[in-house]
Amino acid sequence: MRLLIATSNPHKIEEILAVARGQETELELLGLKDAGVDVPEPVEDKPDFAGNALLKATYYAEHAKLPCLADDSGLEVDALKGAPGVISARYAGTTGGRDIVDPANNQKLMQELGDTPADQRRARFVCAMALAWPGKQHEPILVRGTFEGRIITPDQADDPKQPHLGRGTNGFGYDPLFWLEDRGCTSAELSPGEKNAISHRGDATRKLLLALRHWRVHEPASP
Ligand code: ITT
Repeated sequence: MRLLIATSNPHKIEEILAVARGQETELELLGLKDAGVDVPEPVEDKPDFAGNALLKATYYAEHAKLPCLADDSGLEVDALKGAPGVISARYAGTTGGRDIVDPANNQKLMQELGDTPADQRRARFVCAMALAWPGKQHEPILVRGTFEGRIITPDQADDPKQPHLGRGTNGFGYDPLFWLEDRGCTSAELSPGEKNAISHRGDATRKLLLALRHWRVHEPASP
């Protein structure tokens, strides 16, 4: 079975492929470029992660004419009533490449939290992952993974004068600010394999592949 991993985020595709390739030998996994899909990104206008994941998976499945997996993810901070949530990728409203947008989002997050004490900086990454078939041949599969942690305090940053740069250089997005109490580091200080083993996206990918295996056993006539 050929499966398109539909994301424009190169970090997401690396993470999903690493988990999927470790578990699945029967799937041929393609990225948007491999599948020759060159269409504008869809507008993510749903109020929750699940709605946007389904929207992206369905959109790309129709364009590629292939079963398509998409992830909508983000960070929920309790002290900010769940913000940045579904607008995590565009929290600061800055436009440009990820090298500009990610630090701007991180700066806004640290500013919003100000001197909120460590025990009130609880947060989680959430990943909704959907698999949709072209022509709505089958019901989509939808799963959710979460990753619990908290946002670092400014004094925990490598450079307390630039707290939004946080700690660590692995991962992407909010990883340099996402503190894992039990490990004593941020998710940007984990190796890719360590992050995938415990992250929202690793969790969602494993759940989705399990659901797909189940589906394939019960749908023998399907592609
Ligand atoms: P696609 O829609 O093309 O998949 P995107 O990056 O725009 O790519 P989202 O709309 O799902 O994806 O936004 C996810 C944002 O949430 C991402 O840009 C980060 O800011 C944040 N995020 C999600 N997962 C993360 C992770 O594992 N580590 C750090 N930040 C993460």
